[in-house]
Amino acid sequence: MTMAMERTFIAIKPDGVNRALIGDIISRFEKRGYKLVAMKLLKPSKELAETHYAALSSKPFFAGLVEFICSGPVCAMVWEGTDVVKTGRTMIGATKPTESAPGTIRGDYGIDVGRNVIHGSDAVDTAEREIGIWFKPEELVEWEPTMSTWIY
Ligand code: RTP
Repeated sequence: MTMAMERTFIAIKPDGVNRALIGDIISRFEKRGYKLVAMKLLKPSKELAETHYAALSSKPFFAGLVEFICSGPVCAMVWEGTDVVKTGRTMIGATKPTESAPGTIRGDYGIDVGRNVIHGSDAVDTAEREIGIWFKPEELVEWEPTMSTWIY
């Protein structure tokens, strides 16, 4: 079995923030064993959203998608750990609500494809690109979790 230590870009979309799901979603990634290396809350500019979703620019839902992503706060994060890109997508669940399994984030919280709570990078190279769009290098925090002497 090959395992890859990698980073992924995760964004809680405005519907997820409005529904107070930030804590639950962070908790799922923490409990799974992943490490948070960057996080911020922002209302994305149209330019940022269009750049992020550039690959979907020819889709009929593109304008609505961009408008929605810019409509409110987004909680942007970078998570690190073994195979986090693929495992993150598994935790998020399928894009279509009829296919997202219970137990996944979308399977637990969403019934509308256009209000599906969360985004996660779909590949390692996409993750690198997305992290570069949303974060400056100095916003990524390098740290090693320690079993410190003050936790018993
Ligand atoms: P995401 O990029 O947000 O993680 O979603 P995804 O990979 O699971 O799905 P993708 O095909 O990349 O679509 C991006 C987002 O566009 C919205 N969408 N709306 N109205 C529609 O038919 C439709 N189809 C897709 C969804 O919010 C999806 O997450």
